[in-house]
Amino acid sequence: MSNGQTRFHVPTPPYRPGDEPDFAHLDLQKAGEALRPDPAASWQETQDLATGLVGVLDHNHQAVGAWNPELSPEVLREGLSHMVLTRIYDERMLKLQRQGKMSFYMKSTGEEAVAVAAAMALKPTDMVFPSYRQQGILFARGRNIVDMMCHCISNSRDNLKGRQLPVHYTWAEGNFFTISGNLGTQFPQAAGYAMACAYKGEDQIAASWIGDGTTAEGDFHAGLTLASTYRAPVIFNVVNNQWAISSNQNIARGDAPTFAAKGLGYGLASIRADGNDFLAVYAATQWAAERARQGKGATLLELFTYRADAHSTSDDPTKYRPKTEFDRWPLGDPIERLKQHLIGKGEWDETRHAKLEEQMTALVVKSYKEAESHGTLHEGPLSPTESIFEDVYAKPDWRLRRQRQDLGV
Ligand SMILES: Cc1ncc(C[n+]2csc(CCOP(=O)(O)OP(=O)(O)O)c2C)c(N)n1
Repeated sequence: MSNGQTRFHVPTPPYRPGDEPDFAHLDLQKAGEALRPDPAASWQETQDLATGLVGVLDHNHQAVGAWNPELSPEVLREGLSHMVLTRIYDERMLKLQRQGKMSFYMKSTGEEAVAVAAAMALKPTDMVFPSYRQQGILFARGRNIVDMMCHCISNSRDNLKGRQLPVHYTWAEGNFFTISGNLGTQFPQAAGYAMACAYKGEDQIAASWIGDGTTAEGDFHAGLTLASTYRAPVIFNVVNNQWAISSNQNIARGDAPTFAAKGLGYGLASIRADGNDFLAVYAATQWAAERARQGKGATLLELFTYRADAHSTSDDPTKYRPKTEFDRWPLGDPIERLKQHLIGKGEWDETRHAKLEEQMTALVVKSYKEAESHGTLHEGPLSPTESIFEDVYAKPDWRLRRQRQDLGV
């Protein structure tokens, strides 16, 4: 630093607590403006899509442009219902964690469309490799809520037998791959799974989700390399919710224009879409799924969204970002936007919406009561103690048997 100039750069968040956030500088491509190439297009034809923004719902909540997936009102209402349930479930689980009824929780507030719309655009047989913030997939695929809660309570009906932190769901029957706490491992796994499907001549594809922060992991790059080389039928979703705990997305993105743009360097079709626009997420996923099924390879989708709440129950975002940031976020709230779209079409109204919220709240309350009948965190029953020695290997070896004897169970 002989001349007083720094020769390296540490990105800082655009706003700190107390600042007035203003996202005017974002210069987002308007809904309906992005071109929609054929799903069999070359990756080069997606270059503008990787730096633009695929959007369908405009500022009047009308569906516009070539990406409009033209979904029926029934499908739109189903999507709305899954998103409302996801949000109500999250709210309730947060409260229960605060009451000490479960050890930990992570909400997906503001990101419900990313999970729900994608799950609805895929086939139920497609394998999903989610991160811990895609619980909406489970609702869209119809998982039993009591089972989800029993896992979070870690009680006797937890299908993970109390071995995992809450929200690390696994559901083989629903083609929902076991969530791992180690960030990013699911990208190469999804690519490998997709390659196996292709190798066996199956129509099934894979889809995976990671956060913006996780793209800094080596596994992000390993997954993209594998998929590019072998044209694996996989969809890589980067959920850019602006934050990785307290690190702004510019730490992982660096000077790259967008996360989607990183896919181009691997020769992958790459698209940035409005993650708070149910129709845009649905349409982009549908495009990428069609491409994968046609044998044209993987797609990197960046879903541009905002993490509206804390990272987890162990986090306090007021320490590192302004309280008003989500209110100023220009892409709004995914539930509100789909709701207004349906109202605009004459297919929904405030009374029906209030009733839906009531029904979902009643379902969540009832499910929690039932879940507690299978045991509470403090009073049990929990999984049997000896189960901690099971499933380490397919068959317990002598060390595990010895340890179990030592514990006397
Ligand atoms: C390999 C690894 N490093 C660090 C962590 C700790 N950790 C858990 S979540 C998280 C932030 C992830 O942020 P992002 O990928 O943006 O996803 P988001 O939480 O915003 O959905 C970190 C650093 C971890 N679980 N695994």
